[in-house]
Amino acid sequence: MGTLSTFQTGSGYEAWLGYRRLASGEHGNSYAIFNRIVVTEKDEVIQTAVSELTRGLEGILGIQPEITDHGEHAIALGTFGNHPLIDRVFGAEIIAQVGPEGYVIKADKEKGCLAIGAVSPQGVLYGAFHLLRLLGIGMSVDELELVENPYNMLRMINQWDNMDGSVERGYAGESIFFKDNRITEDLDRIRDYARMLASAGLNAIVINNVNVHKVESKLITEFLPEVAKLAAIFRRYAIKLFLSVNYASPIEIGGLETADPLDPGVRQWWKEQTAGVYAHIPDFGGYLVKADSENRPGPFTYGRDHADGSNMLAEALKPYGGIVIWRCFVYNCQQDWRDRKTDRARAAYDHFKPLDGRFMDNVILQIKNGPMDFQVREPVSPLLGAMPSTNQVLEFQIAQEYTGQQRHVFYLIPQWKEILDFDTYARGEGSSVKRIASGSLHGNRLAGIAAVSNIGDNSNWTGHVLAQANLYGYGRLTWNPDLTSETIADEWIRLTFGDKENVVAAIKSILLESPAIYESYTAPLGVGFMVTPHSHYGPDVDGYEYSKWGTYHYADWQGIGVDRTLATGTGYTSQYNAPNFERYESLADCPDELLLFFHHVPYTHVLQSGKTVIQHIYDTHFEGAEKAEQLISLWDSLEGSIDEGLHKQVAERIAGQAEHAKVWRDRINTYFYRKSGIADQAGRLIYA
Ligand code: GCW
Repeated sequence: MGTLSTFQTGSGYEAWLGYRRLASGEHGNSYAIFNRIVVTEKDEVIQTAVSELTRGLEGILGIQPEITDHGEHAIALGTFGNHPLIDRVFGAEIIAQVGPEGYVIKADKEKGCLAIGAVSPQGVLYGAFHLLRLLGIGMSVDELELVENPYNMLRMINQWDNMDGSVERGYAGESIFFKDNRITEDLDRIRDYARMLASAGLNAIVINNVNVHKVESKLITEFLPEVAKLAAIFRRYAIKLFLSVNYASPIEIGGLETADPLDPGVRQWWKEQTAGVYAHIPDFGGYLVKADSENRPGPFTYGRDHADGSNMLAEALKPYGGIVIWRCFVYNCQQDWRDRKTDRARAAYDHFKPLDGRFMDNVILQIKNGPMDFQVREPVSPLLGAMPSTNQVLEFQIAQEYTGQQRHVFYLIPQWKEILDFDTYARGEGSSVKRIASGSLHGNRLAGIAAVSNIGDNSNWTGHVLAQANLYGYGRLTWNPDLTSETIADEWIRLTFGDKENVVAAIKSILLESPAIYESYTAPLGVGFMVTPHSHYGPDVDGYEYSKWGTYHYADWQGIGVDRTLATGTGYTSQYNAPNFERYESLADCPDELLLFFHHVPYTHVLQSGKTVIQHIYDTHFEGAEKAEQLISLWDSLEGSIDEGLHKQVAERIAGQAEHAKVWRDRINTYFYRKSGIADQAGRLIYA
């Protein structure tokens, strides 16, 4: 199929969908039922499920199933009420447990079939992928009986792709969507991406960058016929297409003089454009908007606020069931470092919290997981859960902008799980972020999770093969935030590299330890942003220290950290509910890993770990670089046990990481040695 031929095995192109043949005896499944697929519906998503199953069974079991609309001893696929076999297998009680996107799978010995039933075709597709996943990791499905429903309604990917072909914060090549200011003609590659997303349970995509330049503004006008082709591909995989729009479009492409959201001409303009969008794409998802953020236009220019701006777009989308996703990444990026009152961390909450209750019901606010910007370590954004009358979506970044740019291994799932499990106490104990994201805490009609994609046109999609685990894991976690990081890693490794136990064990340990390793040799104790300005790759401790971006650490000869307490600092801590507020406010109780985010302390301050801050910095940096070095031999031990091409690709990245970890180690250690004049207790080499 398609572009697969141009990317051979070993390239990583097949990702977790390689459907590797299992050696006979690797699983205990009775083959008979896999010889036939009984399907009665013509629906295109169900047909996708059939072709995926066919492809998977061929790969994994070497069977070419017959596709028929009747008979038994088969896999039966379909929606309830439309398939005689499905209706005989599933009773009312079990059907009642299946939600709109869920499914039930049952191996029914009596009726001689394995049935996948769902309310919607989409559920059938997810069920088919679930079955393939189990077969692919060598599980027996003979006794299978399970019901699955997604935890989150909106499970979205945000591409940061520009029409010139570049990808903002892209670390895996150019865009697969755009080239030379046109939409791609390589629709096979788009389809293969849709397969990956759907197989991981995702159901929505924004295909262009939130920074919308003039040319991308025309995606809602002259490019619509091509956009519609992309929408059609995603539709077959039950993925809804969305577009990022330019708030100033009425001026930039509409020839109007204003983009004031209360101006009748502007409102009319958006209504007309939106009608045009739906004429081409009847099931279009809606608009994603970055407004009044990092020099992008927005309602502030006209003395209006975010509610005015988003409601205007919501009104245009409303008749079609479309939604507006409005980002809360709003802060002053023209800050003066001499001004000690302005705190970027406070910004989203300060801007949006007062607007609670003013947004239309088809507006969702999209909130980054932390108050700053996808750092290795940040506290959870206090805005999450703080607006009970407003729909919210949580935003993650799969792209490793600050976490090694897909040259370093950084398995993001554990970090995301920590965030999802964080208790905000927004409605007392048990108000976890996952309940806010899913909408269950405040009973929101629209909710879910979005994340910035990490793919590009590299043959392995993600640059670093191990970064594929983050895309896969994002989908799985968004479907079910209660899956463990280990389970997700285990599945992904088996599907990608095979299931030799030494392979699974080694790669799992690399993935699971990767966040701690990376954190240890980069910015310490939650302070963040010690990176090269603009590229955000590699160490530059003072790179942002006197800049206008508001990202400071205030290191001097005595100490380091940002005082964000209510008592003596910026008061950011007070945006948290009790008892989080008290915990962060107190120097004694603040967790070590976030200490410098909340407090300015002397280098001699003793952490809960018993070490001083300065010794912690030295120790973690020496140990981190050492651990990065050890990854080399661990990975080398897998040579011969996994595909040679994949082995080689990862080996190169891991070697690069080990070298770069030393660069980090030495830059950070030297910087703090020079600032503090305090020697390393262990007397290791620090370049003075
Ligand atoms: O993380 C920062 C990035 C910008 C990005 C911005 C955002 C798309 O450095 O490149 O712009 O966040 O999230 O809007």
